[in-house]
Amino acid sequence: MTENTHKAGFVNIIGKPNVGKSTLMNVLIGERLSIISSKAQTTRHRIMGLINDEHYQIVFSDTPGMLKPKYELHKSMMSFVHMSLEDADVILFVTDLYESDEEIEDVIEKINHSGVPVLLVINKIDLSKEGQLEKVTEYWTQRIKADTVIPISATESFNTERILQEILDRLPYHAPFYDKDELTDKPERFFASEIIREKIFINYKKEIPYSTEVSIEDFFEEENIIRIRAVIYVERDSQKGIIIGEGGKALKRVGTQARHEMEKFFGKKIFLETFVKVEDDWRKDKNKLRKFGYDQ
Ligand code: GDP
Ligand code: K
Ligand code: MG
Repeated sequence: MTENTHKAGFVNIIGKPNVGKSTLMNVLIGERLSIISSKAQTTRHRIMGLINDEHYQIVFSDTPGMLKPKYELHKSMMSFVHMSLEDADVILFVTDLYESDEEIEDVIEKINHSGVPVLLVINKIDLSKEGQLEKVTEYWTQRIKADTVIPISATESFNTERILQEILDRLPYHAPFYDKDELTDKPERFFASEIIREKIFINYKKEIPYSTEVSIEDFFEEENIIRIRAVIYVERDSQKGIIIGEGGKALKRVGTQARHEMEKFFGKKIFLETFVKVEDDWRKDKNKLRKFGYDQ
């Protein structure tokens, strides 16, 4: 393997919330790295995943969905998106059959002027009605300057191999950027907190998931077990009550589901303790955001 025959580069997945970016990245990488839920903004941080082959290394970033900054949190998410345009060799712009360019015109403008090749991925075609895909393709090709259009179904792994081929065609010759044994740049603690957050998204309604943050205070890996202590931060006392639920039932359910998921993910037995703490208005406060790692 020399630098002249080995390809390596960065592929950034960008698109509105819920179009299927995380699902697609997980299909491409073949591991469940990025959490998936049907609620918007589950992916707050930028998550990287690697595909390693003898002849290439592709570094994927799954970005949070694009939004206008309503809170400090949204602003921070937007800067992940801007950052991810700067270092990309290829951009996967993902949309589904239903989204418009509303609210993301400025980001599309940036993408079109970035000089980075764009693969326009139209997802969820398993749900396509007669003539719908043609219309959607026409709509998006008028807005995004794309090298090529790839209709896919991420959940059915339909046409996703073509994405890999199109990426490889555009990847520069370069030595690997990361150790070839690595799967992701995020520490294991991060996945533990993401798994808990996913279960919170599934189990609570309305503003509750958006008002919580999870911090892994302890993560001790022993030979046969990983001991994890997690704190769920909420903004108000009333939310603490909702998270815990009657007789602690709601929190117990979250803990059990998260534990099962972690056991699958880490391939080890998990001992998980969860606590709930109130941290006033963490979303609006920059210092608190920094504490949770949203800092740039
Ligand atoms: P993200 O916000 O763009 O990362 O979207 P997610 O990957 O979290 O997916 C949002 C929702 O769309 C989830 O409920 C997925 O199961 C669903 N979804 C993703 N890909 C497909 C697809 O190809 N077909 C269908 N029918 N649903 C999909
Ligand atoms: K989502
Ligand atoms: Mg996502």
